[in-house]
Formats: sequence, C-alpha cells, structure tokens
Amino acid sequence: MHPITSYLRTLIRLKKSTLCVSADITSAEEMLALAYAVGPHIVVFKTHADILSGWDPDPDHGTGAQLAAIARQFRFLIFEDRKFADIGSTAQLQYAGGDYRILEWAHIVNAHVISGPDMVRALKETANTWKMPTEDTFKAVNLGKSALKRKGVAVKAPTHTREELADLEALPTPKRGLLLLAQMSSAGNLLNAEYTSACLAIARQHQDFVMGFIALEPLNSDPGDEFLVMTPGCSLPPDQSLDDSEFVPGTEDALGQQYVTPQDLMLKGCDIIIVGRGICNAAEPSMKADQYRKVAWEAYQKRLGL
Ligand code: S5P
Repeated sequence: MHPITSYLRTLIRLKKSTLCVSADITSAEEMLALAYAVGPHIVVFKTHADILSGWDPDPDHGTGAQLAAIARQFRFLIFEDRKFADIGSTAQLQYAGGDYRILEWAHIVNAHVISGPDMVRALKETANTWKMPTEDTFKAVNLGKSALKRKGVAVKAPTHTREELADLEALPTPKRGLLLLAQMSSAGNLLNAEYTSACLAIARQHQDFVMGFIALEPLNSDPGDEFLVMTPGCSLPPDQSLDDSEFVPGTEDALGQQYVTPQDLMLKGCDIIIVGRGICNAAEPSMKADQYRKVAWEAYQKRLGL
C-alpha cells in the first residue's frame, strides 16, 4: 500500500474522520486560521495556493511552512489542488519551483493525465528529491497564533485524548503522493469512461507514487488495486435546526458544480469527502466541519456494517 494511504487510513481511524476541507478562500492568513479551526475534525486540508493573496514565500517561516507545522500539530495531510496538466519538464518546475514550492509543504498533489503518462513520471522524480524535515524544523516555525488571536480568530489546541495523541505522535511524517483526476464533479466535463480507465492504467504503472484518484466512485477493479478515492462536489442539504442563513450549496451551484450528500458518497464506497464552500462559508466553520465529519463517519460505519 502507498505509504500515504496507510498513514491516511490510520488518521481516519484515530480521528474518526473521512473529511477533507477545501480552503476555497482568498487570503493566506484566513487559510491558516481555517486550518486551525477545522484541524481537529479533518484528515486532509486541501489548498489552492494560487488563489491566496498575501502568500509569504519564505521557505522556513512563510505560509507553506506555517501550514505544514499546523498540519503536523493537528495531524492532517495537506493536499495542494494544483491540477498539473503540462508536459513533464514544466510540471516539475511548477511542483518544486516559484514562490509556492509546493513540494516542500504539500503531502499530496493532483494531476490531469491529459498530457500523457510521462508527466506522472516527471512529478515522481521531483517528489523523490524531497527531504524529510526534522522535528526541529517544525518547532522553529512561528505558527502566528498570537497574530490570529489578535484578529479575533479562534485558535484551538488539538482535542485528541491522551491515547489518541500518543498514537498520532508515533506516526512518521508522510512522504509525497499523487492523485489523478479520473472523474470530475462539474456538469458536462469531458472525462468519459474511456479516459477514466486510462487513468487507472497509468496509476497502476506508478503505484509507488499514485495513491488514488479524484473521482465520484471507487475505481479499484483488480484484486491488487489499493487506490483511494477522494470525492468533491459534496454538500449537506440546508439544516433548518442550525443557523443556515449562511451559504448552503444544495444540489448544484450557478457554475456547473454538482453536489451529492456526504452520506451517499460514503455509502457508495468513497474514502474521503471533499467539502469547500459548505464549510468555508459557514458562520462557524469548525462546528460545520464537525457536523460533516459526524454524518460521513456514521455513513462509513454503516457501510462497514458496524
Ligand atoms: O471534479 C472536481 C475536482 C476538484 S479537485 N470538482 C471539484 O469541485 N474540485 C475541487 O473541490 C474544486 O476545485 C474546489 O476546490 C472543491 C469543491 O468546492 P465546493 O465549494 O464546491 O465544495
């Protein structure tokens, strides 16, 4: 099994969560505050670094390093939703270079295989150049908690029990993994069944790096397949018992996004649900994340017959 997949499976069990929050917000500071707020409830935090204003490129103390330290503190994986799609050589530069240096802080990235399988090989080569940071590197990062507190942003400590914390502490820092976009949630997308099968074939050729898919259903079909499925386009219906004057996605947005409930996705066999605006735009993202976590976890337990 891919090392990140086994790490993630452990996190899922310990945190009783199959939730990935997608930080679809446009300020780096708010993104870090969101990571603090939802950290206890999630196993993956998905970013779009290129939509953030105020990104601090400092390799040791900047936004990426701070996010990595928060992830380490709360034990979640960082997934930069970069959707690489270029030729191998350019994708390598996009992965490791520029101000973002995604490779340094994102455990997981994703790619469209539209440019062919060599791009996957190229990203893998770059991933293999990554060096594991020491514990001291994490400790040296100023997490900027006091700055966030001054701005009135609630910053919580991890809420795991002592036993859970010990188990989490024992986990090694995970390496790097890739998800292939095999299916999409948007209406009229061009990823047909043939394309999805081609993704599966490419993933099988690079099992040491490709950990799974962005897809709407599980895709494993061979006995040896152990690919994870992370599914976007996930929303709870409006809940009248809560203050839902906030944005609630419903079944679609105005720009072609299509939503399925967390329960349906978990019962279908998806491993991780990806929720963006349903949580980011909630009045209390932390409470909302916990609500999504619980609903998805109950459905997951039901799927397992527990
Ligand atoms: O097919 C896809 C693939 C992705 S990665 N459909 C998606 O919506 N996504 C991403 O998931 C999208 O880029 C966004 O960041 C998130 C969904 O956000 P939401 O607000 O609609 O939940």
